[in-house]
Amino acid sequence: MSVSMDNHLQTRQTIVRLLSSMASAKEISQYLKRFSQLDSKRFAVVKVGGAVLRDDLAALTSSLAFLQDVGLTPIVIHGAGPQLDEELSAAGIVKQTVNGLRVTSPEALAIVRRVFQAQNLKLVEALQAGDGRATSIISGVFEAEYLDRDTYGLVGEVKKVNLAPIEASLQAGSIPVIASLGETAGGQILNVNADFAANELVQVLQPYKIVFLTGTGGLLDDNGKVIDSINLSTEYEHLIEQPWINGGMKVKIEQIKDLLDKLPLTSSVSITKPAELAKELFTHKGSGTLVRR
Ligand code: X2W
Repeated sequence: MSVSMDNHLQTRQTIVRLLSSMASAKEISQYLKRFSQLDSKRFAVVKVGGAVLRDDLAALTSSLAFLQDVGLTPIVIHGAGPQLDEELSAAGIVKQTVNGLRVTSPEALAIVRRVFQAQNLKLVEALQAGDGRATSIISGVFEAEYLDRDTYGLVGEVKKVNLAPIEASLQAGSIPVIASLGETAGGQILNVNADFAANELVQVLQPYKIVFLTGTGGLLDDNGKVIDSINLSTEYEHLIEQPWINGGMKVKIEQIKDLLDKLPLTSSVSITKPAELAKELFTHKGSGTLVRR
């Protein structure tokens, strides 16, 4: 057995031990049973930020592989923000964003495509090295149009989600790992913000669980502590007025609100970190921040 596979097994055993120390077997089996009864398309969409791919790949891989071990196949959509910052800057391209979106020139797009492909393969290969099954999906899912070419350049807004590549992967019991690149009807590739792409995917799939994996493991309060839960119907206005809510977090909360407004009332969004994904999915207590409306 290779060293890396050995590591994975150990991490998965650690997850099992961790779970059993936090919840009863009965509680965990309840969730397992509920999830296994769902159509695999409806289990979970997990959005992975670029920072997680950079800083927490081992925990991410083990947590996803663990789900596969128990017969569940999450749908993964990832970003690559920090990696793009680094590679574009190394190429001498100065970062410019408008409303949190990266203005993307043709020169930048070539790098964006390369970086997305590299990050996608990094995760797929890490899963495969741990004896998991994963399928790399770099294109063919998000049909897009220019968001506003004069302002943003080659940035896309998703108009349609094509599920065929995702369904084929799920059918084979393989984790679809999707990059957030879009494509116009004319075949032009466009840069799409990964949170936006995840939102579109979620609206089409209406999965049981919607999880955003971030470096911080949740939304943070003014003391830097993870907020357990947010009820948007009573807390939204107050929350986004708070001086300690930073720009990135504000955008995230607004996006989650926009998303939940379009989903059934019972839907919720979890924001957590990779090492706590199983805890979030299989225990009453959960982990990170739970956002409801
Ligand atoms: C994003 C795509 C990557 C992304 C960008 O270029 O940074 C736009 O802004 P994270 O790591 O999930 O933030 N696209 C148009 O969203 O990655």
